[in-house]
Amino acid sequence: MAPYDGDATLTFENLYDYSPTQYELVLSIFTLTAAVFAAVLVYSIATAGSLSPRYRILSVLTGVVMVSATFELGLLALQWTNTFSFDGENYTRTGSLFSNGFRYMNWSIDVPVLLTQLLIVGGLSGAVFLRRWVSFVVAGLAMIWTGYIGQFDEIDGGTQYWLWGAISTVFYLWLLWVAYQSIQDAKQLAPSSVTGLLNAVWILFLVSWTIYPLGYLMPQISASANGVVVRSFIYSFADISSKAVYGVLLAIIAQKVSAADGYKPSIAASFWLSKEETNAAS
Ligand code: RET
Repeated sequence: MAPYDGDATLTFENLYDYSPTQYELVLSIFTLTAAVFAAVLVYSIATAGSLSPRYRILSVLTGVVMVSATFELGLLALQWTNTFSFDGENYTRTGSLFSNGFRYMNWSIDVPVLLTQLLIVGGLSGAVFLRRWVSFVVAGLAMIWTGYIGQFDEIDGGTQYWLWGAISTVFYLWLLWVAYQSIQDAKQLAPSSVTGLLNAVWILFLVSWTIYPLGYLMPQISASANGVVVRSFIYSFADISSKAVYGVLLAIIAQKVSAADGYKPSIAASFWLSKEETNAAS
């Protein structure tokens, strides 16, 4: 196809033709990711009763994240199939444009909710909870929306792209610092049986969230059809880790804490409590 004008093509996905394999890989990863979210939605609803009332809101919030993320990935899949069509050899652009806008809009909901979940499972309350929550929401939304502005310039990779990307990173570092402090507090407040899992939450958080900026950088790392395929894998890996695995891990922690608080349904429903935890709780 003819060379495109950067401004007129939005994101680097619109620049290339795709072999049937490349096209299929992107579509498959979108649909797999949507299916994982739908599955975790069912899991979250089904296991809500095993958390004590204080923590049950975690399951509701995981449900909120899963619904919005299932829609997002479904819409991305639809957009992908609408943007490219098979010409007998390759998949080429049909006239409409692909965009990653759905991602950024989805993050605007999911990032604040995921961070709220961290404060809840950490057992924080009162003024500390409120202070952290405000920092999280401000830093999270500022990070996403400045990145959103920057990505409009991702094809040219000019000043707008690097400057807004850098501003976004500053907000991200602030957010990470507040998350780290919250997990440290949580370790003080929670029973010692979940200290290891809280450390795991921190590692999962750090790794999965830090993958997103790699997706942002992808047009500069590999401006090619393969780069597009890699970006869809990067985002899906990050999405499944930061939303689905994280949601399940928090629910396990909350169930252990509920059991330690003596909440009977948590003890009855849990197959991962150790003998000591079960005895101590009952
Ligand atoms: C952007 C722009 C470039 C700089 C940085 C970014 C960070 C994005 C992150 C997104 C996390 C999203 C999550 C979504 C879950 O639903 C915006 C790509 C630092 C950390 C966890």
